[in-house]
Amino acid sequence: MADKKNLLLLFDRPNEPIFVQKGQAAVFDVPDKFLTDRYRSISKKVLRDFAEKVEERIPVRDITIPDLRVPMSLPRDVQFSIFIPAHSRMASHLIDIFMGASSIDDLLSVAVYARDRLNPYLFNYALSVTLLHRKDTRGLNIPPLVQSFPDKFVDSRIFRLIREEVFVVPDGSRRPITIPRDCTASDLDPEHRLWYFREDIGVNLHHWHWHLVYPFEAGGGAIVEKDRRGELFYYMHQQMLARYNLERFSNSLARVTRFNNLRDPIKEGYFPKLDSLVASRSYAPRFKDTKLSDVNRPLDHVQRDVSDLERWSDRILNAIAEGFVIDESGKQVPLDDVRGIDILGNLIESSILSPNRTTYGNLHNKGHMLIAFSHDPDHSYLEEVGIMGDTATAMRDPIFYRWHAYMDDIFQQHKTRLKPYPLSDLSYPEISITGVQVDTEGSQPNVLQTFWQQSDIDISGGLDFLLRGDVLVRFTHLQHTPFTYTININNDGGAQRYGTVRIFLGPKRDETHKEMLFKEQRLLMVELDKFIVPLNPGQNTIRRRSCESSVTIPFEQTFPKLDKTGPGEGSSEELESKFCGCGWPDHMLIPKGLPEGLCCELFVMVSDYDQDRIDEPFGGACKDAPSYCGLRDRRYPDRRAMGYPFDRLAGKDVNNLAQFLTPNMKVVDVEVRHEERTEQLDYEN
Ligand code: CUO
Repeated sequence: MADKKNLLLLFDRPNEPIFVQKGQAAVFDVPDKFLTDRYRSISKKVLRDFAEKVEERIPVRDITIPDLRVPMSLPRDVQFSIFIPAHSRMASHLIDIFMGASSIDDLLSVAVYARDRLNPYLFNYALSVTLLHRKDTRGLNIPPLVQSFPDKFVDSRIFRLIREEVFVVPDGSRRPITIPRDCTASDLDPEHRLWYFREDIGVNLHHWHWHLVYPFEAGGGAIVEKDRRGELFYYMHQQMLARYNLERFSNSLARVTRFNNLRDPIKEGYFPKLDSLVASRSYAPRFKDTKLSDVNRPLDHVQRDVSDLERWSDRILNAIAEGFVIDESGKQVPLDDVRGIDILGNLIESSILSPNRTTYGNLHNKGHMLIAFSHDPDHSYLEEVGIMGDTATAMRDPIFYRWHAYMDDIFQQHKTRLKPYPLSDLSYPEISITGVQVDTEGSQPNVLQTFWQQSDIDISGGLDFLLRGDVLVRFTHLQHTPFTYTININNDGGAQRYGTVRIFLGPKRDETHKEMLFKEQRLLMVELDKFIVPLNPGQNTIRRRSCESSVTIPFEQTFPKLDKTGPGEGSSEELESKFCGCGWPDHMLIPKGLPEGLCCELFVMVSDYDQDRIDEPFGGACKDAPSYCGLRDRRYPDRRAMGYPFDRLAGKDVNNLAQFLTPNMKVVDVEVRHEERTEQLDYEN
């Protein structure tokens, strides 16, 4: 049987034909009839020229290839978008074929055949979703998209510099090419202060990966239907928004405003400065004060009116007010405390699990699409879908957050209808937190530190038709000094208990420097970590490092090194013990501070694990970041509502966080101090 790692070579240099070198020195032995007409007669000659460098030949079995006409109908140079229904159907079709292959060998054969005949980005999407969902490809880490499609992540100006470096300087002596920081706008646009968040490569990779794990329709029921996926859609995006708002506070900007009146001009412009390598075109900008228009683009099979979205949102808001939705058969489905948010997540996104797409439509996805076509709604100028049409690029655009603030507001309409948690749901009898402290090396207690860092990533796997060898790009990103939480918990009961420690960070003051009310602060609480601890009778001292967070994955996992050795054997335990690539990037765990310190509140709670636990052993194939990503092939590892205890309003007597606290909770003030220095990572030649 073929080594499943060979499948990863199909992501390498997506526009280069299948029969040329892949990875360091591997080639696929492609059956003649799999080659495209253009190359059938010359592939042997090309291979002969390269023959002495080949270290590995990967056999490809000649099998009967399923009908690929549907996905092949998308031209290779069109910008694929999962938000365009025709594209999504093609992706579904292809995923079905890939998922249906009866073995790794067959999957490799079909994928090898398909690769040169399909739109490269559609191919990448479908193969990525497949590898994340087939049982026999468990443990395979798909390469981060920036290694196959760097054009979606970095300023297009660097590609000329890269060509020069690669053409002139031999491999081994090349220097990293620095991606200019802070280059999509000037300070005349206040929104530009958030460039380091919106345009962070790791943040965008997280969002891309999350949507691969949780497609809304591609691949059909078996792939879409996951435990609480609608609720996780709400929660993961709510958290990204809370994080963004915290960053806004530290940049003297007010909270993001909802884009809820779809007839308003969008006051934020955005000029992406990205060139699509697939379409060989620049991504279209959106000028400020652009209005949404009805979209009618027959070539894309897209016709959608702004009024459709307005109608859907009215119906959804009505359903929330009434406390139930009507399913396709006319039955009432209650939006109750436990299932309501999950139903709404699937309804609003919407996924194919929506109880009724006919009535409630497809609000969030079509919003992305209308915004992504707002520069050329009727295709007059032959422009393609904009960056809001791709989960890998959407977070770069300020409108992403305004659109999601609107979506979140709809979710919160439901959440605010739920009864506040009774004391019995918040407290943990006989358990109390007596102390909380965070320690950062070289700082006073309860001070966190942020600064800039420059890191290098190898993007050579995405540089088609260039000489081989390493090509490093150096980018600037936010970073924080690692820190440790020390939490003292008293167990006054006589027996050992277990607790779930839940740690959140929130702003202490609002944008006008007033202390925050609970009802507002709860929406800005950012989850930093969640973990289970044993609690022995008496005092317990718990130490936890920031890098262990349940929301993040380490830098090396967001940006794994390209495999220099080519596909190797790798024991299955070794593969299975790895992370699978979904998670908020560790370097963005903490919001950027202020030189004088950004005042925040650190909230720590320990809840009763007996009420939190799901009846399933903890663990799984991937050590991802379960808080935002769930666990592969497992139920979400916490029975509580996502965001608990901040997902609901508090009782009438609670105006601020201090009044919300029970003995099993504690709040300490922390300051985030930012130093305007850039740490340069050493680059080894
Ligand atoms: Cu993640 Cu709007 O859902 O992009």
